[in-house]
Amino acid sequence: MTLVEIEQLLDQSFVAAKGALSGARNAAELEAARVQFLGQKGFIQAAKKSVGQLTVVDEKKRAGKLCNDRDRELQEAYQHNLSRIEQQDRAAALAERIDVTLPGRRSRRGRRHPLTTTCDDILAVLAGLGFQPAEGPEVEHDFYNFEALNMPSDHPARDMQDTFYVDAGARNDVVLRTHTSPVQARTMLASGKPPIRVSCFGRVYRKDDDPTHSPMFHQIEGIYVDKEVTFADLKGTLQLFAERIFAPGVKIRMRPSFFPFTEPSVEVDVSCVACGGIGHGGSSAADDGRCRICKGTGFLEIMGAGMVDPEVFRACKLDPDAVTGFAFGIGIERVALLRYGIADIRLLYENDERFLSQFVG
Ligand code: FA5
Repeated sequence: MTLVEIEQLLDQSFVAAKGALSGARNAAELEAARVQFLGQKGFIQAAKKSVGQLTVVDEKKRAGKLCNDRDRELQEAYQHNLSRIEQQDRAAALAERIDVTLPGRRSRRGRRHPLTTTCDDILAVLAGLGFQPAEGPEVEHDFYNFEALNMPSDHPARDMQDTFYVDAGARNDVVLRTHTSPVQARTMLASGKPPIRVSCFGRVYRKDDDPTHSPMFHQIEGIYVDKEVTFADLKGTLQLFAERIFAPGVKIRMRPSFFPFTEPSVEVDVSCVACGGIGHGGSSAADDGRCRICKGTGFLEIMGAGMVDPEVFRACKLDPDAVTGFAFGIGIERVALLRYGIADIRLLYENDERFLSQFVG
């Protein structure tokens, strides 16, 4: 082909090619146009081959440039239409998937765990009675967990709480705290000056595992130290606490007990809210008629308490002749079992949505 023929070919076919590439309405039409005009047998390739046969250098340059310009312009038209068609296809696919007549999906709202609610409520009641929040470590020294609480290393009372020891190299005096009472000792040692009135919430650990005992559970400790604090103050505080947490008129029962760090000591039971303290019948009754929550006794133990032992005051650098005080340790899980009528403590840790969704909080 001569230069003139090449130019004619490029001009004539260009208009048709651009129309086809820009006007294709779908992917199939566009692909057909691409093969026809830009493929190996298309006019651009034919023109390029002819350019190679031209002998005059100037003519070769001119024809070569024209070929490249036409080629680029058509490639651009192709790409532009390709993007448009792809976008159009995506939108069509999406439109097919969205069915605006379908009912909406309800989004589930999170709610507080019954243990969190119970704990927050107890701390709020104690705060109302003047107890300031305090904290202590879960990995505790033997000294605070036992020694300062009147339990030297050979004291048999250490066996009351089966302890997890922490592997701390050469030291064998580090434990996972078995109760929140070490915070009593820490607070008295740190403050040194009554009046002291604190509450401490936290996890505690024991080698226990059954429907009412968990190896990890939560306690809230309360301690009040001042001049002339009496057992009557302890009783009044706990009665008020029980009425605010459970229901007005709920009964508390104090049974003589023993803790090395309090004297006298008591275990405190609350009348069962599920069976009204009768021990049987009603919705909480098991197959044998006995209440599943209190096991037919009408009461559930929720805490240990007592008057701070003079030995503890001495270990904490306070004068037992000048001050007195009371302390109590509440089992949060037990309070939650009683409050919500839950028969097995392990349900509280399973994170089963069907169980947890029953609690509004
Ligand atoms: C104590 O832990 C004492 N530190 C409480 C105390 C504090 C007494 C201050 C005097 C003065 P006790 O071992 O009884 O006491 O535990 C207290 C409460 O924790 C129990 O009444 C019970 O409600 C709860 N509890 C005990 N063991 C478990 C367990 N394994 N799982 C769930 N709750 C438990």
